[in-house]
Amino acid sequence: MSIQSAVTISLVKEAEGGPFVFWHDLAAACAKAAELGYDAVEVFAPNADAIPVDELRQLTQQHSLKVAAVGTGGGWVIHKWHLCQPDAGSRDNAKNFIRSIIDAGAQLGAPAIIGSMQGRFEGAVSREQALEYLRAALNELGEHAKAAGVPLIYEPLNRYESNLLNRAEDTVAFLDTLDTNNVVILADLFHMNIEEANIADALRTYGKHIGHLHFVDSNRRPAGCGHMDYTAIASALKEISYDRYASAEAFPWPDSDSAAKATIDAFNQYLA
Ligand code: LER
Ligand code: MN
Repeated sequence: MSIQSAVTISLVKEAEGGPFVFWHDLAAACAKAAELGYDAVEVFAPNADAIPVDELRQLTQQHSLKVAAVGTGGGWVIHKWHLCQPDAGSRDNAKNFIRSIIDAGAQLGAPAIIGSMQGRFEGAVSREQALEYLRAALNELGEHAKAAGVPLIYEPLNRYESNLLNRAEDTVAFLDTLDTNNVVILADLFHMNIEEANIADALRTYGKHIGHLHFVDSNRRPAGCGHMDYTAIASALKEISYDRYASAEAFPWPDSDSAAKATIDAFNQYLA
């Protein structure tokens, strides 16, 4: 098995301006992704009901694509829910929101990603308390995903988006405290470029824990449009036998089609 390519499609109006390659038009995005030779698409929808499971199944079959993953960040972007809020009601809203996206994604064989929905510690919630909330939620949702036949993907973010776990070393130590074995890591090269001393070494630290990769450049432009050292990254991924998706989560710079083309070119150069 080798690394497979994927490209993001956002269906979330409130996320406009964010780092997603294709926007709003699933059919056009799937056609373009297939034309460029991508293996899969990653879909970011406002909520579980807005994931058009039947349409996606039909489109991906038609174009011989897979669904690599589904995002859950809509719960944060639209409702400001997250897993570390002080009141149990808001944490439950966040968990229910994620659970329903796990279920929708599982119908397409796609795992859900917990990125922005992990939240942060602030105010009355201490760091220790927040990590306890996160641990409990990942245990519960990880087992829920296991029953649905998919892993659960946890994405460490950079310090400007979360103050929970920003680096590989801390994340791996935290993972070791989970009861579930169904949580894998999303290594987003943009976040890692901000936080890690050496991205290739951090990928080695994650090792077998990595289940998904956001393939993007240092400035969050498409791979190849910044100063990321992809040669070093590619050797680290080879060393750890990484064989899941490298998914283009980047700004549609200078436009969606060019961003998708730049990423697949870099993918073919370094990771294929
Ligand atoms: C989502 O995958 C991500 O990387 C976060 O920064 C939210 O945009
Ligand atoms: Mn990401």
